Amino acid sequence: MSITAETMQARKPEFPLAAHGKTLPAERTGWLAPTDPAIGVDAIRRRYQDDGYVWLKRLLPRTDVLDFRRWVFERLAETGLVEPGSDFSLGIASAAGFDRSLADRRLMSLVRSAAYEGFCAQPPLARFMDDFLQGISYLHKRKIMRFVQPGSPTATPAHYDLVYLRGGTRRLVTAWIPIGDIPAEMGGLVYLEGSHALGIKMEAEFRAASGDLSPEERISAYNRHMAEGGWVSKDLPDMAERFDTRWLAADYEAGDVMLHSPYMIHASTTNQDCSRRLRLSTDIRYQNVDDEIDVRWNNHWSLGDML
Ligand SMILES: O=C(O)CCC(=O)C(=O)O
Repeated sequence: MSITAETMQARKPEFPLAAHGKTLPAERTGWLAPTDPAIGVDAIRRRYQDDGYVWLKRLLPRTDVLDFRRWVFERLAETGLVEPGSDFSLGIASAAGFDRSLADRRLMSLVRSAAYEGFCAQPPLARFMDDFLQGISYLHKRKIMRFVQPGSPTATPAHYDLVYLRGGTRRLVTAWIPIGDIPAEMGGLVYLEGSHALGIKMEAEFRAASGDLSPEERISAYNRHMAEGGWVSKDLPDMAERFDTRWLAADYEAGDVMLHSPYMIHASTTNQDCSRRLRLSTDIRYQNVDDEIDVRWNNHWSLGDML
């Protein structure tokens, strides 16, 4: 069966999506359009250019993704994060508290592990990225893996990625990969419809006003011209209203890969999963190896590395 917007997204979220204590109104919320990788790389590239994102359905083998989910949660189990005795591939959050500082340390080990490296460099993805980037693809060493507990207030504020990667080419592509199913209520990424054009405008305004900054400050997301954390805003409903657009959500499945432009504004919503599943995902960045590389991303991700 071919993948169409109708077959993939015929439902409404069971309850409104929310982030940072604010609910997204139904009229400012919509669905992302899925893409069947079988349409071919040229058509995929055109969609990416038009929409600022492409949601590739089932690009990776689902069972491999679920195996990796299990592997990650097995390694985080000693922190108390997952329900003892449960199937770790489900990633059910423990009802008791967990040791956050130990989990952070484990996460830093996991993003340095051979298994994670292999997951990110798996042949179907690497080959696809070579085709997509029309050359030899380069995967940045700084790769992020995130887990989000159900019911926690954690949600990524609205931003576009170039803010954190201003020291190299602008021809970057982010791959956001759900490690497990992430239905909309579980707080996956939401995208501000049509906002890659807004990101380009915001970046041009930033550059025009940055004459008083040192070269180092100019590429930093934390300089005095930027809002806290390099974010555009934490108020998602206000942004949709202000730019007269909508936040687009999705029911992501294990095996899907989301690609987005460095100018596309995105955020995440609160994990409201009733079955208490942990949201697990990775976000990694690619470019053509011949383009200039932002050397600040040549190290593994560390918490507090100010990128
Ligand atoms: O997973 C998240 O919450 C944020 C990911 C993100 O910002 C990205 O993929 O660029």
